[in-house]
Amino acid sequence: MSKPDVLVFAQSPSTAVMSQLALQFECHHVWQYPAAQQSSMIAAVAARIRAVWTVGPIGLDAGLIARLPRLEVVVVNSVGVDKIDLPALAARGIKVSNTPGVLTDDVADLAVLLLLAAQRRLPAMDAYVRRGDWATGARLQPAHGLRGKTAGIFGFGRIGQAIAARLAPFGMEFAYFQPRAIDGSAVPRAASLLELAARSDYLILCAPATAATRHAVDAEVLSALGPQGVLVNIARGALVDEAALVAALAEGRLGAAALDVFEDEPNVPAPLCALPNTVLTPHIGSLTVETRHAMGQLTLDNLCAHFSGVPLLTSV
Ligand code: 8YV
Repeated sequence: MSKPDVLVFAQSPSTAVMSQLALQFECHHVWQYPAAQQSSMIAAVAARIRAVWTVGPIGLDAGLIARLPRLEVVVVNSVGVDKIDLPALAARGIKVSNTPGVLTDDVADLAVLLLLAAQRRLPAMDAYVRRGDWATGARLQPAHGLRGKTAGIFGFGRIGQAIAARLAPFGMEFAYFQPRAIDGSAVPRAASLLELAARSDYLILCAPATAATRHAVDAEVLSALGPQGVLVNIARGALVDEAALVAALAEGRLGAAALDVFEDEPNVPAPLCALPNTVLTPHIGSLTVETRHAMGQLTLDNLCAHFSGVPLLTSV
């Protein structure tokens, strides 16, 4: 029997996952082609494609969905599905899976790392030593500590709660905001994102990107966080008005920002790179050997489930 044809938009770094995928499916690897050739490559196989394998940052738009007449399932090797046109897929009864849970620990770890790095000014301290400033006795300003500070968490799902659990031993207080209150949570819910920012020393973004959260972190929220405040974003760049963020950092209305995600990845605004009070990483929250293997395996298991006629394991 012939293997189902799958359009693969991104490689998993797990060689075990990639070899299982090749064994069980007829793979058409879009990522192996230069951007200018991808459309004609897709056109050549579109009529045969029954599944798409993609990742959050690449997504899948309505135009491409319309070019795939036999599409049955889309497996997303990410938890965030904001760039997947879910209504267009639902309209044709096409199933969708993602990878919740398996990346929670590593993404939460990165949030803690970013917060500590920004608050204790790790990049500046590292540069100080490398430049030889220590040896010449150049003046050093003390940083502020974490004990007794409040972390406001925007989006208090799996990842947000995992971050709070990691930060609790640092002697911190917590509050969260999201539209739906969490029954029985010991962490208080703020009435709005603005109120959360006003009562917090640190604002940690863990919410999904939706029409409602786009640019939710605007000039007003950043000013409410304040001149000593630190913004941490491990969710999606779209949550933040980046122009307002640059202005707040440059004018001293916000203390620092530690960002793993950006509005137009992989393009990071030059002012964010030039500012001394930023810590920047290239969307690496889930980028560990273990997690990328687990994500890839779950994505593959969803694909296999569909073609074995059983329900998807982690259906969106
Ligand atoms: C990226 C993420 O998707 O899962 C998500 O939503 O943002 C990350 O894990 C990763 O770059 C996928 O390759």
